[in-house]
Amino acid sequence: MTDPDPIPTAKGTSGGATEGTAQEAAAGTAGAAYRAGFACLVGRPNAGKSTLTNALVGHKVAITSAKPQTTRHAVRGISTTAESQLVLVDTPGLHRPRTLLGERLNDLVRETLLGVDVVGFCLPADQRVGPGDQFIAAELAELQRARRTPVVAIVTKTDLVPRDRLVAQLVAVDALGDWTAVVPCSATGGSQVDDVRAVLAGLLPLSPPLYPEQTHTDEPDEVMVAELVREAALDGVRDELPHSLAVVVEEIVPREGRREGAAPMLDVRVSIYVERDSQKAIVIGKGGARLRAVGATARTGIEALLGVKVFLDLHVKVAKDWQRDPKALTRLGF
Ligand SMILES: Nc1nc2c(ncn2[C@@H]2O[C@H](COP(=O)(O)OP(=O)(O)OP(=O)(O)O)[C@@H](O)[C@H]2O)c(=O)[nH]1
Ligand SMILES: [Mg+2]
Repeated sequence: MTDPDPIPTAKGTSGGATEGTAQEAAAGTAGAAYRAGFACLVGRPNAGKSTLTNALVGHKVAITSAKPQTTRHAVRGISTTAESQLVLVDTPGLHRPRTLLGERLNDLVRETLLGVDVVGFCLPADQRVGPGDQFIAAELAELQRARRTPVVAIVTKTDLVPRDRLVAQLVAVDALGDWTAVVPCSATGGSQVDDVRAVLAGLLPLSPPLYPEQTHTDEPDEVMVAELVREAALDGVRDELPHSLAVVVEEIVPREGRREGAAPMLDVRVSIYVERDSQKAIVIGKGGARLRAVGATARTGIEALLGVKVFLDLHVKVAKDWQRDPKALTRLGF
């Protein structure tokens, strides 16, 4: 998943890799016509941005779920070919905020938009264009005016509608703004994902690659681990609980006292935060059954990510109303 030898300087910055490393990478791939740069995927919550990011990258770099507001930070996925390197920045869904967390997530999207070369505006094929989309279209029009950033409208989830409805949706989306292109695709069906990539990559500046060829993401392992636990915990919870979940990796350390010659193992200690005691009981489940199931699912993903066996130690804690508490938000990394 993550590159075994990620570029430390690229982590958490928006500028990409160091020059030396980029040049090394460029030696293998780049010619004078090579394109590389950043594309931001925006859209309403649940529009299919993270699923499309994963499909474009060809690896799972972002967690996805049927619940709105799954993504909570700008996730970078990297897709490299012989002609171009497309760095996709998957963002939280833009929405009318109801909490301080929601406001901070919207701010993050707006900040991300200012730093990219091209924008992909995702609209699901199975939902009418509505006020939420119009709100985003207006923000993008402003970006196009102020920064001349090209915007490609991407009609997602085309597998969910018959052809005539898709055509009607393409027409409605086209009328919503001044898009450089309108491209339909299905990320889960694998249909026209290559077309989306080609259109976005074609709008990037001429540049050597910014990351080594084999890199799929610059997310630190701790972030990926926390996200995998949150994805597992999201599955099967309802109502407000998905929004109330936050996950923090406390430590990842080699397991002590392993027998000589035994395969290495990591101790991964993770806290799952909820907002109320009643939610804590739900996450843990009867006799701890739910938490065990979450742990088993997450562990499989974490072992695949880190490439070693892990002992996953999950603790559920209450941080009262953290979504509205500035101090708690900062502690949780927002
Ligand atoms: N049928 C179908 N479902 C899809 C497709 N793409 C995404 N989905 C589903 O739509 C839901 C939301 O997908 P996500 O990728 O998490 O959406 P998102 O836009 O990242 O959502 P937020 O992070 O909450 O803003 C999930 O249940 C996905 O499986 C698609 O091409 N076809
Ligand atoms: Mg998402």
